[in-house]
Amino acid sequence: MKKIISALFVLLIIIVLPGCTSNTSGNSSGNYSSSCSCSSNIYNCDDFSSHTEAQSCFVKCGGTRTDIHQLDRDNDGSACEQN
Ligand SMILES: [Ca+2]
Ligand SMILES: [Ca+2]
Repeated sequence: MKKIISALFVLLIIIVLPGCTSNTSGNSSGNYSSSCSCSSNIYNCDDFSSHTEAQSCFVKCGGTRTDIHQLDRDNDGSACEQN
């Protein structure tokens, strides 16, 4: 009888745990990069609140190959490093 209870307990953990972890990771990521548009040169370094935001938009829009927003003028792969 104890074996059945412990087996059910393990089963419960296996079912419940993935649900808990997916809940916590759902709303933590994707703020600026999701709204970053690569259609034309519409952003400058001043439009980003941090280097991380500028960098993620820069990478999303093709990095040094395109740099449509001209966020990396010295072409070293790091956008808006002066900020
Ligand atoms: Ca620009
Ligand atoms: Ca740079």
